Amino acid sequence: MEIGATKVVPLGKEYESNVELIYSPPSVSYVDDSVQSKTRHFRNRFEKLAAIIRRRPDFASAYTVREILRSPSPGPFKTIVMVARKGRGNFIVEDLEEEMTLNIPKNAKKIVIDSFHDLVTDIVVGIEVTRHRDALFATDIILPQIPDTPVRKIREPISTLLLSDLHVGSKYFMEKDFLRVIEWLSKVEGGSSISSVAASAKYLIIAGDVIDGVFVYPGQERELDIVEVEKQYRRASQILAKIPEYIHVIVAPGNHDIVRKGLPQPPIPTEYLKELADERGNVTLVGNPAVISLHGVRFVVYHGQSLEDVASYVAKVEYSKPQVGMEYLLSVRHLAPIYGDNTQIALADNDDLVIGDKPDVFHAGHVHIFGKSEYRGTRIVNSGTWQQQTPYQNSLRIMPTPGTFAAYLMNDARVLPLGLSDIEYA
Ligand code: D5M
Ligand code: FE
Ligand code: ZN
Repeated sequence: MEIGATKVVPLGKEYESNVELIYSPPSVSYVDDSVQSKTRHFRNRFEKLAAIIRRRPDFASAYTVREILRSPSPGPFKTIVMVARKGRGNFIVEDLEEEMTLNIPKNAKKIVIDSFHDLVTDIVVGIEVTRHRDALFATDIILPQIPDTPVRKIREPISTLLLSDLHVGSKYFMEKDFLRVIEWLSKVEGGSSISSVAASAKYLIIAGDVIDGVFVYPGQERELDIVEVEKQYRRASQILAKIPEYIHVIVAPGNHDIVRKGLPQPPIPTEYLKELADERGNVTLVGNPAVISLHGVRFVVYHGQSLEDVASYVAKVEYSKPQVGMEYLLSVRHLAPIYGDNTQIALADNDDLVIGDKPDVFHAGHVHIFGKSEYRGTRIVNSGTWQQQTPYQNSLRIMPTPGTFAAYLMNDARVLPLGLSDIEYA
């Protein structure tokens, strides 16, 4: 699509930015891992997700676990529960009062068996329970799921660039290549660009891991170019400050950034990216996750820490296809459903990781592998990385796709994957 045009108008410059921050985690720390905090947190998760499932007419007046256990009837009963533990052909579920063991029928429909395989602990599901002799069977399993509705399109022919995982400070940060992306954008202002995509850029989102940080993984000091966090952010600021000013830059943190590791992570404090904010303005620092409306188009921006857990616990999710893991998160309506494994969660009274209103665009990173898909109307993008494979990742057999990003064309709701070869001649 780049070929043929001679000169393009910087469309991104013609439109005012229209950013509304719908959700960004508060900066105050509320980490406390007492039993009471955990109980309040999970009650809130249960209530929020149960409310979503209850919107379905067949679950509007679901039974409680206690009611089912005390009823002499064979059912079937509809109930809303959290998955507590999973066995081979059975699982234990609970609601706010009580728990029960459910079996998967020997002759279960394929869809029930598939749903059973999709269950992980701490997700909330709707279940049809049938009693046979003295045992209870799950005869249907329903995930909270996002509605299948069309994506929101806008009239303005502008785009949002989706990037993540720069890892400034790492020896493996591809600084030269990353600067070429900025050059690609800058040529528009200079009037020499032939790229209509670059010209349409109005927003640029970074979904975490701006810097490589320090003491993030064993032996990291050997893989660093810049060994102080402040200096890593200063370098990142200098680089990002070169982005044309009419492009609104939105930055979220990841597990390598300076903020606390537990989700939700507050925004990177402005003082670390002061030069970026001072030199070019048009910068919004958000937390992880964040929900942002750009011209009314709803973006969920999330670093993606839980994609590792999802890949190890959900059979159908492969590490190399992060978009499938992201689809899974949408289907369970939670950004980090598995508690107590790789993903750290800060236990607040409110579980802000529940996916409320369905996003138009779901943007994540973290796994350093590009992936995209469309799922029930939502455009899913995992934007890859700007860090070459590190020796540490090599030892873990993680095969990244460095030098990738995407443009989201807001007027036709299309995700355009981009890489170095797309910007080379532009
Ligand atoms: O994540 C970069 C990649 O490395 C991503 O695929 C996750 C993986 N990773 C990161 N930390 C770990 C640990 N502790 N164990 C296994 N795999 C890991 P990044 O967040 O950029 O380091
Ligand atoms: Fe990363
Ligand atoms: Zn990460």
